[in-house]
Amino acid sequence: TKAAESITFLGVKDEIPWFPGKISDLDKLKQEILEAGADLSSDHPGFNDQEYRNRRKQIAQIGLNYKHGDKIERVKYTKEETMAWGVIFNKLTSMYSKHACKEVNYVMPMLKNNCGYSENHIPQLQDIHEFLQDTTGFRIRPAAGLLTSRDFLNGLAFRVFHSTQYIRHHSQPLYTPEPDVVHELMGHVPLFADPDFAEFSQEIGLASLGASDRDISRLATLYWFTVEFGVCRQDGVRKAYGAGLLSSFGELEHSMSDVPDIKPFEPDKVCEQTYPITSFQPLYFEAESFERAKEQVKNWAAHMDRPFAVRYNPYTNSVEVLNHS
Ligand code: HBI
Ligand code: FE
Repeated sequence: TKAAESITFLGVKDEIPWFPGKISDLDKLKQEILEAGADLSSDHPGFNDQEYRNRRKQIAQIGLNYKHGDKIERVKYTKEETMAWGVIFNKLTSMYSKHACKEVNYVMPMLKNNCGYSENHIPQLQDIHEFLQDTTGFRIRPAAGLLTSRDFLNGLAFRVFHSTQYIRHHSQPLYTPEPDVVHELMGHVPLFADPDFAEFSQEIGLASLGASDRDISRLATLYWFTVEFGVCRQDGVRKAYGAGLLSSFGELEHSMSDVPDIKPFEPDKVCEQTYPITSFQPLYFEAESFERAKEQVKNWAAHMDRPFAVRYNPYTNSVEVLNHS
């Protein structure tokens, strides 16, 4: 890419990891799939179900074949898959009016009207992609599983959300050890339709381009405590906006109870916070608003350990590299 070449020319290539310079460069990500992804780990509920494994692999293949600009292949979900979706859809939507932030409640009816969100239908990525293009310009790319933090965050720089397309095993509809279509479509998609949240997400993405491994890890932690498990205060009441909360009946209740610790969102502190990944979070950070959180992340990113700054060009969907020394 242009960005990567200019850096090579300056002779500092070894210090700066390659990054996509234009949106079609996302085709070059190797889709290195982590942990449960490439094959299923032994605690996965589908581990002993060969039919499930084949099905998951077949759907994941769509992500591996995908190229920028393609239409996303539609999946004909089975009755069993749609029933698993329906159980979770009903449980979650019944809790949103009370516990989800107002932006989610504003968007949900639009997702029902435009993208076929309902108890009886698993929405298709292509339909959601088209809806997001019209609201915030966000795009969806089908992904084969859990991507590395670097790849996933690099996608956000271009307003691209890598989404899995398969669904969790029907034996445990309320549990999944890896992202699946319920987590992505119930948890993440509603907020990608919100302009402030879209900007916030892209800001984290831009900060990840060419970042050191250390900074990627900090950004992944910021992402964890915001996009995945963030809470905010609206009209004096705690509300959920993190996808890990909006897609988990049990943790949504937990996060709204008196049990966890709640601290104000401050990037300097948040990015160093450790956290468990297999149990409910003992601590959540509360943001004032997405707009404020975006400014905070932007200021934080300006002090990152990176010898250049980036600017997004929305006309060409490419990244301009600034003042590298
Ligand atoms: N990969 N497919 C996919 N979906 C995600 O939501 C996702 C990911 N990889 C990493 C990730 N999320 C984050 O938890 C951070 O590590 C950035
Ligand atoms: Fe997620």
